[in-house]
Amino acid sequence: KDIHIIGVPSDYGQNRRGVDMGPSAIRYAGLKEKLERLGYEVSDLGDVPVPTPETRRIEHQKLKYLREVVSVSEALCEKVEGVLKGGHTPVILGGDHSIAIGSLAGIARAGQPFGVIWFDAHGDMNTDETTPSGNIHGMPLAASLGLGHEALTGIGGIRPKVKPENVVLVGARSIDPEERELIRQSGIHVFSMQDVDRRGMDAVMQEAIRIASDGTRGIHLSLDLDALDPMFAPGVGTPVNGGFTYREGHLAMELLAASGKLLSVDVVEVNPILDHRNQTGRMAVELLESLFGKRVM
Ligand code: DIR
Ligand code: MN
Ligand code: MN
Ligand code: MN
Repeated sequence: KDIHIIGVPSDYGQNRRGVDMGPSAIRYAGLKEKLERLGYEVSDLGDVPVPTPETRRIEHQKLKYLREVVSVSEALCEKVEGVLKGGHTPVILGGDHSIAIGSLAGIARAGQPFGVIWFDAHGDMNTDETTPSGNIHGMPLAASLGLGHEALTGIGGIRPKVKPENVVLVGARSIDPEERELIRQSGIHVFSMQDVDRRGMDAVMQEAIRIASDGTRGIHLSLDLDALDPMFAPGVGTPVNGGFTYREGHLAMELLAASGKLLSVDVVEVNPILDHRNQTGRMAVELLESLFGKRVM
């Protein structure tokens, strides 16, 4: 299968400028050439159009930049649907995690059911009612499950995008109090860092892959770089100590590659302004190489 790269230079889901430069940083780290070296045909479709924040009026509303997030998500949804229907694998470069609303909407339009593995230090399961920040990057998983503001849950015209029994959150270690309650009620599966510590990444991923592929056409990986320990991925807006090591990150990607179940992937929250010499952009590319089958031997 050919790989089609889609950039989404949006930072409307959170407060810190710079994550809009994520797609450039990941491209600059050599994404296309490195995937080609693995034997893929790779096309870069360029970026989804995103309005410049400095041209927008700040509106004081509960969900920050709701209108912009919706328009970016609709545009991404259309691109992703087209790539999947063409028989190709979308590699979507964020941008903050709010863009995943558009990724999952596009996958849903191309065909349901699918499973989701959500790598994140956070739950991304807030709604307009539980959010402590108003930042939509804390809501994309909830929105994709049909929970929260209807402008977000309705993107792409299919609601919900994914069933909770096929959703697995891996790496969680920072969950807001009301978000925790919603996660419990939702029925999604959660492997916290403690689960990874106790059972090991191998066992956790085998189980995650089984859950996400059970009765589905395949798996979408939503990869928030803050799932990794800040030691390995410092260039993110909301770093949380105690994340995956370099080795654990790669093992997870290798196991997903071996499963043969990958439909699509988004890589989000890379912020070059907060990074050290593009360490996080390079980490993102290395993880994608493992995800697409790079092996030592
Ligand atoms: C927090 C932060 N739970 C919020 N979320 C982040 O604002 O809803 N997600 N950083 O990646
Ligand atoms: Mn996230
Ligand atoms: Mn996160
Ligand atoms: Mn279950």
